[in-house]
Amino acid sequence: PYLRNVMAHPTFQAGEANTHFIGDNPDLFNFKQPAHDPAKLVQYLADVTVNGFSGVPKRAEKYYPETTFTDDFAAIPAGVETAKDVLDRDGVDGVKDWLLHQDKVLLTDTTMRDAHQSLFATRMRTKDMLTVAEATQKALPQLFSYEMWGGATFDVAYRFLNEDPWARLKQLRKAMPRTLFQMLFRGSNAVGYQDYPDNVIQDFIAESAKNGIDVFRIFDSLNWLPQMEKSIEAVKDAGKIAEGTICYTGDILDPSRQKYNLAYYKQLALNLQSAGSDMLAIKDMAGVLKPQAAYELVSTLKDALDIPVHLHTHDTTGNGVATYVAATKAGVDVVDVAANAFSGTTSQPSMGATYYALSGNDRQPDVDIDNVEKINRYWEGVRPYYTDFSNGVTGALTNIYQTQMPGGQYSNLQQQSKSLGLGDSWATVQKTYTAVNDMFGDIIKVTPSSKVVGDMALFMVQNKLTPQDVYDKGDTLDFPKSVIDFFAGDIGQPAGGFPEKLQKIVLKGREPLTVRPGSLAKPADFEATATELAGKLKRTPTHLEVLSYLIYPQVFLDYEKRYTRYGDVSVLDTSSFFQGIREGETVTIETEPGKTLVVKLNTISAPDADNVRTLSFNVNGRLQEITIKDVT
Ligand code: 3PY
Ligand code: ZN
Repeated sequence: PYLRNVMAHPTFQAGEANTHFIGDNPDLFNFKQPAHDPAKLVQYLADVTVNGFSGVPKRAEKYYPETTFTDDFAAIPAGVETAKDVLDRDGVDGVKDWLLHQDKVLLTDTTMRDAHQSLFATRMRTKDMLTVAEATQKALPQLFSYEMWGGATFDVAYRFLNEDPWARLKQLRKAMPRTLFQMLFRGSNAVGYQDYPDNVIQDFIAESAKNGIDVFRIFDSLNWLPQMEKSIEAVKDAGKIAEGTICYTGDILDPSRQKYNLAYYKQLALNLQSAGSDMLAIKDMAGVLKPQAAYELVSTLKDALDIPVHLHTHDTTGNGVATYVAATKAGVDVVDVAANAFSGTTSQPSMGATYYALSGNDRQPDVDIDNVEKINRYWEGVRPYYTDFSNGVTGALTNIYQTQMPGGQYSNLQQQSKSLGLGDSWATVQKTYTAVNDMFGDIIKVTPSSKVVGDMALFMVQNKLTPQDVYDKGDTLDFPKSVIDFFAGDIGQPAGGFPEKLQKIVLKGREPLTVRPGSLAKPADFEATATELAGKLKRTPTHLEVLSYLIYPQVFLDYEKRYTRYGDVSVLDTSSFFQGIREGETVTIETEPGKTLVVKLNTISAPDADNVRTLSFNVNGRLQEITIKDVT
């Protein structure tokens, strides 16, 4: 019957069907097994119950945070216009104009993207977002945008949450049709850690736009314009908002650190505007933009540019709100904040604190502070679900002014360092990180260039190498792959070029690239990839699946394997998802509106001689037994 539907479709009959046809008409190709097979969900619960979830300690008592939430917000009043309304009616130029004529500073809420990426290793589940999505739109219609996609959320959804990131985008879009959706896009690295062919970048942007993204914040981890131009073009082709980005590092106030000075940032911003950016973002990923520096930088950019300026910082050093107050006085158009419960330290500054800090200022954001508090109460309830993934940062880290380590990397590198047995050497790793940055010629550090610096620092600490050792014994050292790729020019060219001596040592005779990697890359063959993937999946993949596979081949295949075993686990409540089910406990799962699955775990046997346990369940009243090998 599927084939008959496909063949009867007018596009197919007209001979115009390509892989997009599949993406555009997913229902015709729905060969995937049913999403909600009760037996599979029970299998998931059994697996997590016996063998746990990576990073979550086993607890005798299941932990159910208080998340009762009632959406009692009134509909957006007639006459109130959201930024999304303006985009849909007047297009990109309309939004630009509208923004430049706002009296108040506007806000972007990052709670569903950067906040949990930077506090809780990107582990927030779609379910916890969807619960509050519609309410947020009603409560905060004055937001400029909601950042809810991109960055690390794409691969972490597949990798750790067993979720399809495209499904998250579509579901949130449906729940928040009048909110501008914003994503973080790593230029030629898309949502990955490597360079992708131009046609993959173009297609990813086109599909993201089609499925709901309105604002694309496009950055390059070395601030190299050629790595952003194709992305900016693709966003413009899609009729969406291209936010060209300067990543801020160094200190424009420090006369001894003038590699990245005011003139450097101004020129880069002008180049991004000439390349077609509709907005300019300042991305202060480490939280090192001091208030007075923000004042000077924003004043300079507002004078120099015709496009709105959007400021992003992390509160890692503790000065985030002060930075926003200074930037607001300098005329910044939009700033990024997170719900109070997901704000502070390595995350964005708090929405409520930013609002109050601007009391008495003409540009204080126009938001309903009672609604801000009410939405925050929901997030207060959600936060405890994720504390097992916390980076442990509890206060301001002013040493970041020296290391310049991005908020999202701090916890990651600390974890990596622990897993390599270097837990006690964390201070040394941080000092070495600074030394490596100097050896590399003082580079911009943000995904993926920050990972290169981190990998090199770990390599040196692990092998007890000083910078001098690296210069003296470099020809005998096996440098980390990311370091070799970096010096080979695979992620682009840093400002001021590579330090030649170290580049020669690392590359050991290999010729580095001096041009944009994408200019040499072979375009991806979508048709051939679709055929290859069909062979692996034993079904016809959708176009979005082909795209995900092109970007993260193994991550996607591993996800598919788990999907085959478990089905769609995004319907489980978060306590059960991370912690499984206890003996005697009942879990109620709404698999689709009006359809409920009631699962009770009767007993778990002791492990047998092969460490296998038998779990006896009641699933909607029927007995089901599952055996699982206990590998804990
Ligand atoms: C990302 O690329 O995921 C970032 O958040 C960089 O700051
Ligand atoms: Zn960030």
